[in-house]
Amino acid sequence: MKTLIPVLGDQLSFDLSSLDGAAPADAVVLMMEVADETTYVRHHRKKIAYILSAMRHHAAALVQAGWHVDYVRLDDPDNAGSFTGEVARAIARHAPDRIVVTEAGEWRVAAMIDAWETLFGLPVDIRADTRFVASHADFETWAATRKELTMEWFYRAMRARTGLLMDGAKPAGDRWNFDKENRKPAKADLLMPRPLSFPPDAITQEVLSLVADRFAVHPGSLDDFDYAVTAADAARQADAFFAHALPQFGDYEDAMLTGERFLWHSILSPYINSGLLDPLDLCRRAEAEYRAGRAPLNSVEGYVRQILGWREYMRGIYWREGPTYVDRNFLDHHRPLPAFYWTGETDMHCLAEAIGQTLATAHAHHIQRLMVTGNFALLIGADPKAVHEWYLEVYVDAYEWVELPNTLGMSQFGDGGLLGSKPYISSGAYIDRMSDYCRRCRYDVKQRTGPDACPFNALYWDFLARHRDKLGENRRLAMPYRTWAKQSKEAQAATRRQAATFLDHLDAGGDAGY
Ligand code: FAD
Ligand code: DLZ
Ligand code: SF4
Repeated sequence: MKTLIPVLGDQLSFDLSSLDGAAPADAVVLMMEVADETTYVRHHRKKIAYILSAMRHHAAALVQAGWHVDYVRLDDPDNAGSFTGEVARAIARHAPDRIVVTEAGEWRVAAMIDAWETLFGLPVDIRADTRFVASHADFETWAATRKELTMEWFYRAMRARTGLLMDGAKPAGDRWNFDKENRKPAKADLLMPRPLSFPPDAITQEVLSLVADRFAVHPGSLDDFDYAVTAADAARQADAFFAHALPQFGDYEDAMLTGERFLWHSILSPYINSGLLDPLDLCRRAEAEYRAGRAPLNSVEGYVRQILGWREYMRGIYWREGPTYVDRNFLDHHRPLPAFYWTGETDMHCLAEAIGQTLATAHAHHIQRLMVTGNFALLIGADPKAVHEWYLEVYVDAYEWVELPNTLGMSQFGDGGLLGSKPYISSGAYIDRMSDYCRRCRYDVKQRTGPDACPFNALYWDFLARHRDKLGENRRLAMPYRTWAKQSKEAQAATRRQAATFLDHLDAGGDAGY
């Protein structure tokens, strides 16, 4: 029986469920570079280059392992432009008896695949993506037992199930979560580890030219492309992380520093999400570092929680909430994102740093995403769908199943608190505590009103005042609401005027300022 096995751009793993049990002699692996996928949002050009180059390298590795790979390039003159169009052409070329495919990572593509059986009159075996620890059924079973879908409880269930960082029935170190220890600010440090750099080989160079030609209107720079594009190089980056950065990963997880793009983060998310690295394997390696006494528990637990907890949980929420999750807008926010999200040109140094780095590298670390660009977008009342599209565009690791719940849910409170008990908002004080940004900014983080006041300050209080009807009863916001209530009417009015002037200026196309 001849089998056609379409392998999508985020399925670049040898242990893919669709390849399981297939005999290479009776199978054709189909890989497709298609316009639909490269343009469904205006992806950062480095993101497109990363995915296409990783796909081409993976195809070569599959051939080397004995698979017959039919690879359709973006510049093939007959390219049909979509997965469905290319599967139709491949059926004409290979006359398969059936299609076997690993389930897609998002609703849009899942709907396409669901239509294939009827469209092509062939049996289509859609297999679960076994690269995740929790299946859809596992998540549903867990969710069915809970009143609130709190990540922490899901994470503990995953720890118990996998045995990761468990001493029998107890969590290692007698605590499940060391987050409180992971909030240290960082100082500039010449000995800070740097991720490895992988200069483009001939395949990547060809892809870079293709992307430069075809995607001139997409955001982001192609300069200094140095992502790993093979499983072997991604594994080298993982080795470097475990050897040099993991021990301090926990301490500085929330820190931000001017000019320091990576700090002690792993920079492995693009490789995990496209399939070059296995997430559970990384968690086990982190645990081995702890057990061998080479990395402290606050770092290792923090790292494992991000992958086994947050990553798995986000996926569970994405599929549970359905294709209309993207339309939720609990706070009724409609402001467009300011133009400087595509240029980085603003006097607000924290935003200039986070956005500038994003446009240059297609990466920013978690606190930059959550507490700088996300926080600002939420405080100004940006449309959560527009914010979601920006994050999906600009990050090399962005696929909807993980990006959407992080952005619309965690960062923008668009779902009204399904996965966060309060909105992630802060005034400038938080950014000042966790970074050196404010010291280099033209604004004064200590001021709330006046021409030099940090815009985050007035916006923060204005946000709370504006949303009192929806958030006033939130227990976790009781303290800031009490603080606001204690201010004089004049002070409140001045704060709100300051915010209004700032927002008017923003709406008029100003980058910031009053
Ligand atoms: P590290 O800090 O080294 O963390 C280790 C690993 O944990 C990461 O490689 C990643 O696989 C996982 N992880 C950490 N936090 C999360 C999280 N919140 N959700 C899921 N996995 C997590 N991550 C993505 O992979 N794709 C996205 O599109 C994405 N969009 C985001 C949007 C917003 C608004 C926010 C606040 C966060 C988003 N994240 C996303 C989560 C996180 O910012 C990135 O996973 C992280 O910055 C990747 O860099 P790293 O590999 O150095 O991570
Ligand atoms: C993100 C992306 C891009 C930019 N290009 C391709 C492509 O040309 N071919 C491909 O197979 N996949 C690509 N991808 C990743 C897909 O969008 C991703 O695999 C689907 O969203 C799965 O749900
Ligand atoms: Fe950002 Fe305000 Fe600090 Fe400037 S002062 S870096 S705008 S938080």
